[in-house]
Amino acid sequence: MVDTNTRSKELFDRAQQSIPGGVNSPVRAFRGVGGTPIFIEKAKGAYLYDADGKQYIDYINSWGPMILGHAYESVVNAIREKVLGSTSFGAPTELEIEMAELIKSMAPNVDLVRMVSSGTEACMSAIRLARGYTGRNKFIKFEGCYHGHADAFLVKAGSGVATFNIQTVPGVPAGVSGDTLTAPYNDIEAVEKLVQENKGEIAAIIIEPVAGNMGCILPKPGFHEALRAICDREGILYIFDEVMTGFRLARGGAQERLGINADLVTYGKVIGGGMPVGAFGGKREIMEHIAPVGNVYQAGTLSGNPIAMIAGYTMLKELNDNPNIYTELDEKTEYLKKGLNEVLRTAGTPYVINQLGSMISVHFSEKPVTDFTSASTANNALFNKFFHAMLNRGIYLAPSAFETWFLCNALSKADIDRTVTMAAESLKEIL
Ligand code: HOZ
Repeated sequence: MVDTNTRSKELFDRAQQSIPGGVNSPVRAFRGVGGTPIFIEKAKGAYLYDADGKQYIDYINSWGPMILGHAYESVVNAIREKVLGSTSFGAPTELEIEMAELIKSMAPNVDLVRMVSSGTEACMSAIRLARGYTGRNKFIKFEGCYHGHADAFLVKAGSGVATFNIQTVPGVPAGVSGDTLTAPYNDIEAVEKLVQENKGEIAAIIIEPVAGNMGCILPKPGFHEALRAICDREGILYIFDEVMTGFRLARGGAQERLGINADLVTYGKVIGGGMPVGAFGGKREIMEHIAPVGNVYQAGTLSGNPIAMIAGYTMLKELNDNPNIYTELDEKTEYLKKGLNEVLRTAGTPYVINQLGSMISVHFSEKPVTDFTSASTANNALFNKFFHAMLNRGIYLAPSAFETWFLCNALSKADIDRTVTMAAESLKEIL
């Protein structure tokens, strides 16, 4: 295939002169899959356009938030109008109340919600709150789950840390990560053991309810119920990291879709419609430990930023008012899964497709992929070839086997048919 990424290559060379590794977030550098990242110029609906003028069908969707597609008209118009009234005040606004009320009306178990500026901040703050509320220091996370890059979370983390096979992160003091306990995803016995060994010391269990940072990994039936029961028995807070799943898997996110109640929930980029936003929320009794009501300190000048709020509010309102969007997204993703199943079966290579709602991923594996070990022992070298073959054919997948693909509702049946045809061609080329 002729290489037409001339402009992206030039930009990448230039970027490396002034940005570490040429990127502002590691996975997008393509080091996991090899090659040069493509530089994006703009996007509309289901399509990305790169600096060389090539069009791609987008299966990253800004790593989740573009549920309705890029540059969605009502979101763009709302931002355009709002920006004329200034971009930041650092003072309360009515719009923040409307946003909080909307989130509360959509998400279960959220009595109070505090806006922040990223998913990392949301998870970091939720853990601090859980520690402050329970008076305990330790928490449990799952291998391959990623809760942002705050120190305490960079232990057996997924996403970029997994992509680059970073075992220990220099700069994270042992004193900070020492209170982070880890268990394999879907392994309730391992959690039970940790709880017994650290009786009365665990503040929280934090989990991606459907994991999205080691590819897409589904919770086994009964896993969340068992974790919920352990938390109730031991006075541990159950934290759902819904940075990817929130408002994507259902109006009420994974809590609603899986029928599980969390004590605290964290949100990220989705609730800003792609703007830099996060939030954490939960039961009033817990949330009132946050300053200025309580003494668990947490703050941010850009928290509740008006432009981020109007973008997120407009997108969430659209989702809230049109619940059929979730049915359509499910149908589209299942249609994609059916098509991929056919071409992968025909290609004859072992594979696993994990999917729930509009989250889906392909692992080239002979056995079920249910945790980080099974995700990392899959044939990820083959995934990397598949990624490039698809990219060359105008299909933009996440540049790592340790990431989930996200669908947006702007995708048409013809786009999905094209994706499946390109997958068949790609497999023919690489196998
Ligand atoms: N680790 C992020 C997704 N799970 C990647 C974000 C980015 O590079 O933009």
